[in-house]
Amino acid sequence: MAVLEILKYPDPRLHLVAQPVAIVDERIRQLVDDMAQTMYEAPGIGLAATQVNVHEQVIVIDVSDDKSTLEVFINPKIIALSDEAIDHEEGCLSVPGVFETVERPDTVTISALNRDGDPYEKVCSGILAVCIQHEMDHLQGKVFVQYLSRLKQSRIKSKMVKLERQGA
Ligand code: GNR
Ligand code: NI
Repeated sequence: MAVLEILKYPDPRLHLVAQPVAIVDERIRQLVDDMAQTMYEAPGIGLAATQVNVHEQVIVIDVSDDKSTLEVFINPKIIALSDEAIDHEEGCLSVPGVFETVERPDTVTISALNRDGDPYEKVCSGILAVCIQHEMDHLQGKVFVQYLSRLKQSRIKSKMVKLERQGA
């Protein structure tokens, strides 16, 4: 296993669109394991392959309190969305130190493949719903700050560029 480097906003590679995984083979399982280690080490509750500069549709999430429940979503698709929305404060390992409220549907039903390549469906609500939508946005090249005003986005961009120059 390996801890991978996480791309930092405004890196243009965060805006690449991830391709579907054709076969869940050893290479993908290795990627899943490395992404899980990277997420736990950060620490974060989710990670999309885009953030480690792999542009394939792979997501790992663990929203459990004791970090015991790794969830793997390969080629995820939203098959249902609730009309109800929730506001939740979000953060992102690619935008360290920035926390802003985003409104999203509060329940989403996802179909995906697990680490063995088997299909499954899951109804996600609460923080898991927030997280899976945040991660699926990453796979589409979208970072959560893109939901904010252009003024906030440009302030965040300047702050990140400054931090990068300081070697943070
Ligand atoms: O660790 C993370 N926490 C978080 C909190 C609220 C909403 C979304 C997230 S995901 C984030 C890790 C990350 O950047 N995943 O892409
Ligand atoms: Ni993120």
